[in-house]
Amino acid sequence: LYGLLDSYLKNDVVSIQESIVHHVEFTLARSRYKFDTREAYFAAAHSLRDRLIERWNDTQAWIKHKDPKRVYYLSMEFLMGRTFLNALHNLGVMQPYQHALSGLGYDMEKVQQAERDAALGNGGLGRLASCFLDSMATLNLPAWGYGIRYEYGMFRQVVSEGFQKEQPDYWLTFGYPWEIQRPHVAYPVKFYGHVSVHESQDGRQNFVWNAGEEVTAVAYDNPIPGFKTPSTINLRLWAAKPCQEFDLEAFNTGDYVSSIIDKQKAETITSVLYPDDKTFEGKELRLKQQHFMVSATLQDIVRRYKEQHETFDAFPEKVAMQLNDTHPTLGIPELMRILMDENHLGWTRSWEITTKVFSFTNHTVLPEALEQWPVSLVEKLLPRHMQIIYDINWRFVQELEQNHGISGDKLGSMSIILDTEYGKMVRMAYLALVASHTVNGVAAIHSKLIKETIFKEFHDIWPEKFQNKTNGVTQRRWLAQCNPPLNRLITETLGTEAWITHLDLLKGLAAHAEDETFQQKWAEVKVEAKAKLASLLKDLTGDDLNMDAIFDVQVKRIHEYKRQFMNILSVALRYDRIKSMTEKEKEEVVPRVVIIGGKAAPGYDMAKRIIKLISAVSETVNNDPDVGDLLKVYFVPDYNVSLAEVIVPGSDLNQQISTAGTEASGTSNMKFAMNGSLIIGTMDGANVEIAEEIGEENMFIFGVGAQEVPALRSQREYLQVDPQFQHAVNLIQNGHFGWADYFSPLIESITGSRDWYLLANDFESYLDAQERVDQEWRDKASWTRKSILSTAGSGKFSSDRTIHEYAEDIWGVEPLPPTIPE
Ligand code: DL6
Repeated sequence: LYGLLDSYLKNDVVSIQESIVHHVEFTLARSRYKFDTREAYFAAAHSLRDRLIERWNDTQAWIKHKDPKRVYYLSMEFLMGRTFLNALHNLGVMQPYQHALSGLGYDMEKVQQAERDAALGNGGLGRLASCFLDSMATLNLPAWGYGIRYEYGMFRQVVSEGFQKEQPDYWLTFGYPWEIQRPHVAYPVKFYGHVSVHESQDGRQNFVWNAGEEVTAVAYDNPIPGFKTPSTINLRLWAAKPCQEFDLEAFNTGDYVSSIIDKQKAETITSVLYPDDKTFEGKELRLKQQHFMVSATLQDIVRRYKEQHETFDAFPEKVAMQLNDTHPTLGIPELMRILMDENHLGWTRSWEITTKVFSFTNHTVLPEALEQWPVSLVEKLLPRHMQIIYDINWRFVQELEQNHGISGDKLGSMSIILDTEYGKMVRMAYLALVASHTVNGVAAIHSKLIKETIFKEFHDIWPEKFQNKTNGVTQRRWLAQCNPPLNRLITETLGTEAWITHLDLLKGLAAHAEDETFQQKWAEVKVEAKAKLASLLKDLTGDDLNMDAIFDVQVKRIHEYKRQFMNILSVALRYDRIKSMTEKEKEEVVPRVVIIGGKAAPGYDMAKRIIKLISAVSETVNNDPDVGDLLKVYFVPDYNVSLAEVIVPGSDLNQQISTAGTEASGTSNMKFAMNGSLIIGTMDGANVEIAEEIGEENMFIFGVGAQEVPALRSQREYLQVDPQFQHAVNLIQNGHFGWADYFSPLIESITGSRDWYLLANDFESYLDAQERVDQEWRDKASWTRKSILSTAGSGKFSSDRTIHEYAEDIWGVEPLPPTIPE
């Protein structure tokens, strides 16, 4: 316990060097006289891991001793990125490690580059979960994350001749130094089989699930350090292993080898992350993953609770569980099953407990993302859970009839079980809604939309369940660590580094926004970050970038609703305009470097065509001597967290241009704003609140609002098409960038009634906004002022604020700062 305040491991340079060399020799078994940069990374990581473990152990012992209410964040994705730099920074040992490594002959920059990203997530949802862990640790919350240790994380994107190719990301090849395997923390997880009913002596029915398959879930713990606090929380990831009990009969009938191979199949459950972020794919393996994660997690949580409590009476006062989207919703019937079948509580008591512990976050209104599992599949894989879901639904429908006077079609439309022509489906969002005490959206506009659209009928009966929790990002990773020059300038200007835990303090920068000397310093910092980004692009493409150009960035998953297509259409038009200019006219052109990056889901044909189109435009533009330095276009392959850490600080302008009402929140918009990059965007997701904080006049807002979208959609075929839009489309259609036939499905998708995301409608206003960008760039002082005000106005978008709100309004969990126990 006392280690929390007085660590046993010392953090002076010599002690750190000793520990690094110790790990070179005894963990890596290399010669202490000769090790390469990657080995230096692994040894340094192990030395840092020792320090993390010390804090982790003390934090956990402290929490156990105090037994407060704990929150568990259940998520199928955690997009952690790299850990080394973050851990050094949060532990406050950056400098001594830097000196220790350089004293041994290694460059910190290179050493930290040797780390591979832990990419156990698709995009926004998974990265949000990781930001939340950082904030929970920093706020000293008694919190744990639970998820899956996929062996293959998010695929590696290779772009070959403009086409995306997916390559497996086997990120564990050389070991992952940050995890601690816990062979003794293992649980059986069951699948298939059938349920039998037994009458107990007191006349109760006992349900027994005789499973057809059993695998073991083994825990891997990942310490998550808080910033400027010894508090170190846990991310527990589960890996599937074959269970110990072998079917000896099978082994003895002679087919020894195939019996072993059969057993090994268990491990496939956690082998791969599904790379679709917005399309629900009803694959059996995915359902298995979901059940595997929640079953192991709930067994673990219940075991921990029971270690300190005799009955379940205090369970809701000790446990809060947040469902990160519907993916972990099977946790609801699983908890019911554990309480009823394994702990012999009745339905009423079990339901009372269950509905007090779960809360649920919705992350999208896109109908194609909403999970609906076929009843036949759930019944086959999880027969007991299906019975429980039916029971939950039966009681819910009764309640609707009796307490809310609902009948007829409306009952059907609210039912958890949906009857379709293909058979019955379980609507996971409805199950989550019925069993959770709270449901929240992730930005104000999104929370409003879910109440008016996808969950309207539920909001009508339970308005008090609905909340908003606007997303946030951790300023530790997304400003302090990824942008050291800006970190220093902010700290020097505010006279404190308290903003690293109290991001609201950034508003103090606004007072300096007009100050010319400060503007000069601000601009210099941006040049430094741009140089880093330019050097990244030089490595990727061999090109030297025009440093006077606007670095204009759109990085995110490729999706029609995010409208990368609209971006590239406007680039095509810009190119065409420059081509027709005289040399004199060209002198007036504001130079641009357009940078686009993001992965397409492997089965998402349109998204892959968009990547090819960006590459084709890039190929033509970048090789056209008439255009020279005035316009360049790059598609950055394999966009990931580590690349974002260079791209975000180095951008001048960032594009957040989704059709209003489609992007639930967005979180890169917050990262860019923090780093003084101006937003060109629609009034969608968190852009709306960013505009409130930063001031619309400091952004480039365009396009229709979410309220207008439904009416416009119904009039699509009759809308007048802007001639500039038509011209841009023609350029592509006429083969200006080659591949005209290949792009024709793209063109069709934005033509007339098919233009679901309203590109044609918003295009003119988008071009106007782009024109304002160019105008603004010509006035350097004004641009820099806006950039300062962007950072100054981004205080609200810290995940510390978001987590504080979750803790207070939803979880009822309080900080437990480490203090000396009396
Ligand atoms: O809440 C995190 C993130 C939002 O910022 C994005 O706007 C939203 O698109 C994303 N949602 C998903 C939903 N996936 N599913 N299901 O990734 O969440």
